[in-house]
Amino acid sequence: MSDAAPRTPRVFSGIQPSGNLTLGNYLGALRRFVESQERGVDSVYCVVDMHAITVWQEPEKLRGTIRELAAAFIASGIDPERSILFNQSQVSGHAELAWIFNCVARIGWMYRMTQFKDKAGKNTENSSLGLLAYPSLMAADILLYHATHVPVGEDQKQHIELTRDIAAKFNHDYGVDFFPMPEPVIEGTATRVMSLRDGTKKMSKSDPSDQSRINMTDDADTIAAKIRKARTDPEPLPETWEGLAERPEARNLVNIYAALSGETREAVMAQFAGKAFSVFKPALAEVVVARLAPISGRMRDLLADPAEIDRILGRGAERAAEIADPILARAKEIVGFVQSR
Ligand code: ATP
Ligand code: LTN
Repeated sequence: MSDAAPRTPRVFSGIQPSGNLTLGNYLGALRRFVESQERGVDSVYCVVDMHAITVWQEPEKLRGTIRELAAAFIASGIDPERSILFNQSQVSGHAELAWIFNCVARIGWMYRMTQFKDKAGKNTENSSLGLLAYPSLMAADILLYHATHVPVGEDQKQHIELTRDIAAKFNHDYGVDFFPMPEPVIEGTATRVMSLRDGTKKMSKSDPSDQSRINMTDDADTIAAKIRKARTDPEPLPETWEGLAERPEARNLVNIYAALSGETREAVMAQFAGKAFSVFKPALAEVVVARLAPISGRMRDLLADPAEIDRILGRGAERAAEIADPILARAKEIVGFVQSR
C-alpha cells in the first residue's frame, strides 16, 4: 500500500437498516447504485448497522431489518457477485479507522452537522456520543476502500464534504497523500423525494406518519390510497415545470412520475397539462406500483431464506475485508502504531 492514493474509480455507499425503506431510498439511492453497477464500476455497498445503533434499536428487530435491507439491495438489482454487498459490523476496519478519524476530526465539525441537529433535537446532551461522532464513522466507511465516488441523496452532501475535510486533515497532519478526496454523486430527477404530507420535508423512513411515505413493501392498494390522499392544491397541472415553482407538493408528485417513467419533467408536464389531480394521481399510482411490486415480491422470496442472505453478507464481508485490510494496515503504520502480529 503506497502513500500515493490509487485514484482508480471505486463507488461506495451505505444505507442504514432502520426499517421502512421508502420510495425516497429507492429513487435517491438503490436505483442509482444499480446504475453504477451496470456501468461496470467497482462498487461496494454496505448495510450500515453500526450507524443504525446511534439511536436505540431493539436487537431482534435490528437483525430483521439488516436482512430486509440486504434483500432490498438484491431485489432492486444489486448482484452480490458483481458488486460487494455486506453489513458494516462484519468488517472491523470500519470501527478501527473511525477511531483514528475521531482523533483527526474536531468536535466543532460534528456539532455543525444538520443531521445531528435534526436527530438530537433539543436534547443534545442526552443523545448518544455515537450520534455526534457518526460522520467520522461515515468517513471511515468511504475511505477504508479508497472510494472515489459516493452516490447519495441530497441530504448526505454535508457528510461527504466532512469526509473530504477529514481525508485532507489526515493527509496534511501526517504529511502523506494517502486518502483520496471522494466526490458526492448527487444526480438524477429524484435526489430529494419529499413527504406526501408536506412538500417541504424530505420523505423519511423515520417520519412518525406512515401516510407521509411510500414504503418499498407497501402493497398496490396501500400505495394507491396514500397517493390519493397525498396533499396537493386545488389547481390543475400547469403546462410547464416552471409553473410548479410555488407548488412543492405538486412538484414532488410530478418529479416522482418523471423519475419512475424515465421521461423528462417537461414531457410529463406536456402529457398532463390542464389535467386535475384526480386524473394524475391514479396514473402516478400505476407507475409506482409497476416499479415497486416486482421488487417487493422478490424481497419476500429472498426473506423466506434468511440463511442464504446471511451467507451472501458473510461472503461480501470477506471480499470487502480483502480491500480494507491493507488500507487499514497502512493507515495504522502512518499513525505510528506498532504491528507485530
Ligand atoms: P431517515 O429518513 O430516517 O433520516 P434516511 O432514509 O435518510 O433515514 P438512509 O436510509 O441511511 O437514511 O439513507 C439511505 C440513502 O437514501 C441516502 O443516500 C439518502 O440520501 C437517500 N435518501 C433517503 N431519503 C431520501 C429521499 N427522500 N429522497 C432521496 N434520497 C433519499
Ligand atoms: N449517513 C448515511 C448512511 C451512510 C453512508 C455511508 C452513505 C453511512 N455510511 C457511507 C454513503 C457512504 C445516511 O444517513 N443516509
